[in-house]
Amino acid sequence: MTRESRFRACPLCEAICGLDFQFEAQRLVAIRGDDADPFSQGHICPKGNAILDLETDTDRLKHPLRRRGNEWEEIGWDEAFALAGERLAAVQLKHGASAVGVYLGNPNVHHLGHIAYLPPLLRALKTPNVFSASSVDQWPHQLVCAQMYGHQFLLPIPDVDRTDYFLMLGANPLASMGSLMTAPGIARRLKALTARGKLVVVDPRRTETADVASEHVFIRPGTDALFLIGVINVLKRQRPPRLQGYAGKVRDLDVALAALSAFDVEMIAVHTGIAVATIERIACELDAAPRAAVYGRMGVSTQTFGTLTQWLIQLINLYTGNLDREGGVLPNDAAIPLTGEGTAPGARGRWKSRVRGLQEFAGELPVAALVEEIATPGSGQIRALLTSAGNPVLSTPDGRALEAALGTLDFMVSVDVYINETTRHADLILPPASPFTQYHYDLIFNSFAVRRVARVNAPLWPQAGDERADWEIFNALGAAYAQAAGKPFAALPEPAAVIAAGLKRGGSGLDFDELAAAPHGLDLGPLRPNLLTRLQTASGSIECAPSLLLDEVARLKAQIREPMPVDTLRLIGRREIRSNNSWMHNAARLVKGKPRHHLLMHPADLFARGLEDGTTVRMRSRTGAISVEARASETMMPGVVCLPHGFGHQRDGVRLTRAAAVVGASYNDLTDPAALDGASGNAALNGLPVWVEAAS
Ligand SMILES: Nc1nc2c(c(=O)[nH]1)N[C@H]1C(S)=C(S)[C@@H](COP(=O)(O)OP(=O)(O)OC[C@H]3O[C@@H](n4cnc5c(=O)[nH]c(N)nc54)[C@H](O)[C@@H]3O)O[C@H]1N2
Ligand SMILES: Nc1nc2c(c(=O)[nH]1)N[C@H]1C(S)=C(S)[C@@H](COP(=O)(O)OP(=O)(O)OC[C@H]3O[C@@H](n4cnc5c(=O)[nH]c(N)nc54)[C@H](O)[C@@H]3O)O[C@H]1N2
Ligand code: SF4
Ligand SMILES: [Mo]
Repeated sequence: MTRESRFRACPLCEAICGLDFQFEAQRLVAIRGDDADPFSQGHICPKGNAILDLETDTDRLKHPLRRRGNEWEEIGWDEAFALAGERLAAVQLKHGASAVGVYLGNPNVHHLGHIAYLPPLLRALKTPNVFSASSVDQWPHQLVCAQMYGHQFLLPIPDVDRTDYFLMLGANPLASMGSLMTAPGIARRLKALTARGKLVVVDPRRTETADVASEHVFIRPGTDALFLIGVINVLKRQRPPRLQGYAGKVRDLDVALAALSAFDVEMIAVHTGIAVATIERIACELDAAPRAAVYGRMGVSTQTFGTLTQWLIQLINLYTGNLDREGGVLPNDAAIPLTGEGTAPGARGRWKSRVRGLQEFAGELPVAALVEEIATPGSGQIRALLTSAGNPVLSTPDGRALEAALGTLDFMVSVDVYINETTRHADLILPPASPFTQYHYDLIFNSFAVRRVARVNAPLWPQAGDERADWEIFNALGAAYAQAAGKPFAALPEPAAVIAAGLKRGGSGLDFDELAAAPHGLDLGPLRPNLLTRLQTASGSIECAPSLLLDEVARLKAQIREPMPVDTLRLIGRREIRSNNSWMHNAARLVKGKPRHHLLMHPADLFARGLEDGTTVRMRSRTGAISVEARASETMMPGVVCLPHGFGHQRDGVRLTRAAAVVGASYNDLTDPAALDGASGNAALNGLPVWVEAAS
């Protein structure tokens, strides 16, 4: 048999590494990092290799399945689309447009056939009840960019390859491979950085990234805003802001700074656990560094002051003159922009959630409200649900309650490749063909990349006749629904045409053929300043003091006056290189070896509770309780415990042969739908108050 080889980007994480896929007769036999990829330069991680398992997984669905009681039967595609379209339309006809809810999970952003083809379907459904994984993730980043720069995706990216000083909060790129910072081979890039300058990691756990950093600083969960206010106030004492580069396009920085001035640095030190001298030194180092970048990710977004923290990060980058500057933080002016004509700038509050009155952002409601919107009777209640590439039972707050609510729906359809904790509740599952059979252009991560890159990924082989590509599924679902609902629907053309049109709109001069002729992708150079010319605020300036953020400052002030809770542990998450949210535990290559589900606890916290290393403990929160094995770890800040999410596969009806044997409980059986970032409604998954005791 002849072995063929093709190059494509890996779709499994934000790093978009170029991989060399080797196959025989449409079966993958080997995957290597592509040394000729100018961006990833041969990098590959264990997940990239596990594509071999994912693509040959016998649990992976190939045909539409319809549930009959506890059994599943295969049905034809046309029948499946008609059924879904009719049921969704019927529910809306009877109960109104809001009665259909939608949940979109993380892999949607990794596939053009999902991300580009969902909007027409959503527009047709016209429901206010759209939810996604973004509100258990990066809403605070998007909201701050929408408020300050006028577009949720004018998102400054740390120029990791050129900066001299990198202050990183609540991110662990050595495990996550980088997020809102597409930087394949991040370990190599950070090594070069620490040789050239300094990397300071602020995290309640001494993470893998902290281990390679120049310095690690422990911080009490949820107090990053206070720490950053401390930094700003030191900078202010030092010198006026460096605003020469911003052509007068900076509004109300003085208003923002004035709001922050009333915080006492001694008080900040008490709350954060960071010494005054350390706060002052870091501020001085930031100020003195020729080029510096402050960056915060999951750990600072999924907390109660997530948006406030992201705003302060932007303000410090601006104050020090590092915003939109080489070696600082800059948006990526990608060949297909996420901004401008026809894109959603990130409006807020156009509608509210029915039960709790939470504000809409960018066309979605916070997913922390999903359970109550299904479970609370009344007009506007969700009675049918469409999920695409998502597993909210394991990924969103109070997964147990959500699971129970899913069982009460009149109809549920899932576009997914597995029968997992969520999709097992569906009436219909529509599994797309392998993404490797389709053209792909990364609409999202090219815009978050630390260099300007572009690539068109060609199919490895054609899809089989009885398969449907993701984009075909969304087009067909939209058409079937529209027909049943008596609405118009305009399907999008095939991916190659969508890519070509996007490139044309972007106006970079690149076209489809030129990119298709470059199988390793094109490197277009380092990041370059572009924020000032792309601002989409009404004033045309950077808005430093949005009222939404000033309100959050006031809320923080009120909160720190309350007594600090004693004896309550704070729970935080972690990611591990061989795991990916909830859905890769079925890959043999990833789950072999030592278990990775443990609760990490500082030895003193174990001792104080009479608990021993390695024993099973009971951990409870306001909303739930789980049993989990605890491990003593000096990497933890005392008072903070750490558990990965995405485990907890032992549930009836799940068809994941290998994952079923992976032990571990679900973090989100503990998380609290009431714990939200004040400004955005993003879930506050980190810093959750928990109690740990001996298992009875
Ligand atoms: N406690 C806690 N909770 C968290 C987090 C945390 O750190 N702590 N992290 C949060 C974050 S950042 C995120 S992004 C979310 C993720 O939340 P989700 O997106 O809801 O969860 P995933 O585990 O990514 O589930 C992906 C789903 O997509 C399916 N899938 C995989 N490939 C494809 C495909 O090509 N097409 C289709 N249609 N389906 C596919 C899988 O079978 C699975 O059902 O979890 C969030 N939840
Ligand atoms: N291997 C692997 N890679 C992944 C994923 C995966 O599941 N596995 N998921 C992907 C997804 S969907 C995303 S969004 C990205 C996320 O990418 P990252 O944000 O880089 O990843 P995390 O490991 O969640 O890092 C969050 C860090 O915040 C810390 N933290 C928790 N609370 C606080 C706090 O209050 N303050 C501070 N300063 N730190 C805090 C945690 O200890 C943790 O180290 O990773 C992506 N890459
Ligand atoms: S780092 Fe991310 S993109 Fe690269 S091989 Fe691993 S999973 Fe794929
Ligand atoms: Mo995420």
